[in-house]
Amino acid sequence: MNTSMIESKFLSHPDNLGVVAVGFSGGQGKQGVDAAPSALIESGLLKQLREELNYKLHGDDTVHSYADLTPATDEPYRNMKNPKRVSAVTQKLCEQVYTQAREGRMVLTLGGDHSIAIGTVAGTAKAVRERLGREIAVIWVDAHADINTPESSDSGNIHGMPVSFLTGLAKEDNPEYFGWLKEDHMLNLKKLVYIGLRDVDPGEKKILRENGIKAFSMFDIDRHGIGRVMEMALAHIGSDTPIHLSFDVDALDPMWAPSTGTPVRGGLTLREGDYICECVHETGSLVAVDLVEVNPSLSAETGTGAHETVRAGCSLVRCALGESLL
Ligand SMILES: [Mn+2]
Repeated sequence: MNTSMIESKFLSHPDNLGVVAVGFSGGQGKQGVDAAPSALIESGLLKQLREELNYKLHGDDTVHSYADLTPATDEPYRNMKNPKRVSAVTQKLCEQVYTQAREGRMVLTLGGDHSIAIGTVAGTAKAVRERLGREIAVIWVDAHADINTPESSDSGNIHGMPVSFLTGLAKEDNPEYFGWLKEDHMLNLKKLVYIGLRDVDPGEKKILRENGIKAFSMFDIDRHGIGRVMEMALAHIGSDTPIHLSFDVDALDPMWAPSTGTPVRGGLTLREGDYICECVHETGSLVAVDLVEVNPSLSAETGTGAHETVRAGCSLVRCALGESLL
């Protein structure tokens, strides 16, 4: 048994953890985010999960680079950069997550940039539909909404688009360009909740408004406090829905997590981040966790930034998987 006192509602083997380590940076332009899984593992995360939280680990002890999935040519398509490569990697990742999740295990994915959530959420959604006949909910903790369509994106970086593909807002039939996403991979827009937003593009604001998507920005956290925001977020999802938590470390203030590709000031404290994870764990509904956008190479300003960011990432994961203060 793991050390959590919370009974899992949806996992048949809640003390079994499927680990997927994704050294992938193709969804954005900066090198280094592909080194995050190794840095997290080297800092002792998997050892802590095994020895302190008593999980039985399955899956990866080595990090996938997916170099074999790099196509010979990969021209921009509908404004997306590296479209074939990101599509192929996320499709493979979807299978990996699905393989772990269909066994009734908790799944932990260590990214990688946030484009990888196309694969992780799709894999969880499919496995949960098959196992339980249910839809999943996704709690997306992030400074950014990552819901641009290829056409609304300025940068063309796919790490800003995963939610639009997962919810069907961005449609594509060609399997080389995310057309492999089928109905059973999809996320219902009503089951999506954002926490921590503070840098949302004009086109994304329009998408959020027009689709009535539930979103708690830093404004809401300042107004209500993180405790009330979590109550409201979880009430929106309901107690009968399996939850996939996709945590972008840039949701934290750069004070706590400076080593990330697109830092935005005015973010969550480390305790607020940990609290979100503790609350989600406490529901007993959690079935999968992603930790993304840790970039150990981006630490020039503070010197200790990379170490602090990795440490923060480890703390978030442990809280989501049942570590408690007392
Ligand atoms: Mn993100």
